[in-house]
Amino acid sequence: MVNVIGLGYIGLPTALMMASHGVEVIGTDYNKELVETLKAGKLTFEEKGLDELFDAAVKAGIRFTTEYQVTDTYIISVPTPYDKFSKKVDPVYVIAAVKDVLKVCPKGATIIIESTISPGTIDRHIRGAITQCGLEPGKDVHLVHAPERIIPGNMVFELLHNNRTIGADKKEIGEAVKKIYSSFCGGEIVVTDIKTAEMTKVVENTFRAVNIAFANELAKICRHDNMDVYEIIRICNMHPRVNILQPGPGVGGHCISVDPWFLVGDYPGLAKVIDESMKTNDGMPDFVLNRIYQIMKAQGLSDLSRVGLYGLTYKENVDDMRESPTLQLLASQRHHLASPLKTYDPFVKKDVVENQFHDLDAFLDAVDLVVVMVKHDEIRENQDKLKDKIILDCHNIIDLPGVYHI
Ligand code: SAJ
Repeated sequence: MVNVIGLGYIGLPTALMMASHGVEVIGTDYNKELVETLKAGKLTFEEKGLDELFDAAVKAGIRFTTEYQVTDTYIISVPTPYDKFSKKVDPVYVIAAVKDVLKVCPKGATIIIESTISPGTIDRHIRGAITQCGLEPGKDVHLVHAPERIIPGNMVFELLHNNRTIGADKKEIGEAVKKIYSSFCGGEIVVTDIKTAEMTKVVENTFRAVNIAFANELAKICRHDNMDVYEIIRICNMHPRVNILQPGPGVGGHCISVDPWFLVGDYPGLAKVIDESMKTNDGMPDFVLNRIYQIMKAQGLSDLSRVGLYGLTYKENVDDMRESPTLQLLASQRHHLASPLKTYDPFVKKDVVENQFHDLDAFLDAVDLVVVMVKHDEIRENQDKLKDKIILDCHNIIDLPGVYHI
């Protein structure tokens, strides 16, 4: 039996996937409300294909509880926040979860950590936590790092098809864990050592962050000299060895906007390109704010309350707002004066900011300048509603004359 600890964005889909593929699974979360919701048959967030997966897992007998279970295999998928000042990963939740597992697990159990951690975290923090409990890592309990790689918006598909990495001290333990993941994962599963697995996960997200920063820098250069960055990237990407990502209003989510900082924090002076890239991405919401002011001036608009930000989530077609560029922009604007900017997002049903709308038509009626911060399908499909508006399209998806870009 596998006890999945932490039933959030990663733990829940993973638990459901395993259960629906014949693995006996119990999901544990310390949040009583969340556990009660799941027990009542309701999901805690929206994600394509998750409903069907939930039904299948429930039929297969998955159970949810706040209690840690006595079993031989644990998967830990709790959050790993980072310290905004030191830029280092804060493994406090992972350490706490491991300690709680140690209270109940039998000798020889395997603890698989899926949460993203920086290279060396298991050596520095987790092995010590085990010895502190009078146990010997590698003998009394086996540690494995199997970082998650799935992308919000396409989690179910990616769980089934992505390649995976498993880091373990002993090959046989890595192979045993590989067998569990093989129950559902059709991708290649590489078994390596723990530190390599930790590093690969952070490097994958760093690669993407640096590439996006490059695209954002190109957007700034092109804006400065009146060139079309999208056309330039499109042509460059026709070269067989060039693949530039897209500029945007900033980078959000709990991965690409966070993980690369671990390398900056842990390797000061060495991770210079990464440091600059993260600063470039973090500066994009302010860049958009300046574009808003420029466009208002050019259009003779003076009333900020007639400006509307379309999209509050960190990216398209998800309801996740973590580190969202729109929230960053609003925070920055509020810095100067109370933010009168209007907002709307079809995926955000609760009121999270002031001046938030819950209906597209009402939102559009209330503004003259629409800033497309997130490329939800809804706005792509309702372009005709923007015909009479001044538009700042941060994603180059609106096909109307006179549209402004970043
Ligand atoms: N973005 C751009 N330009 C682009 C692509 C993305 O500005 O060309 C922005 C998005 O709008 C968003 C942010 O970057 O704000 C991140 O979005 P994303 O879709 O690139 O990635 P995440 O954070 O949703 O998921 C990433 C994935 N990592 C990689 O693709 C290397 C996913 O596979 C990981 O599992 C996930 O991080 C994670 O948990 O680490």
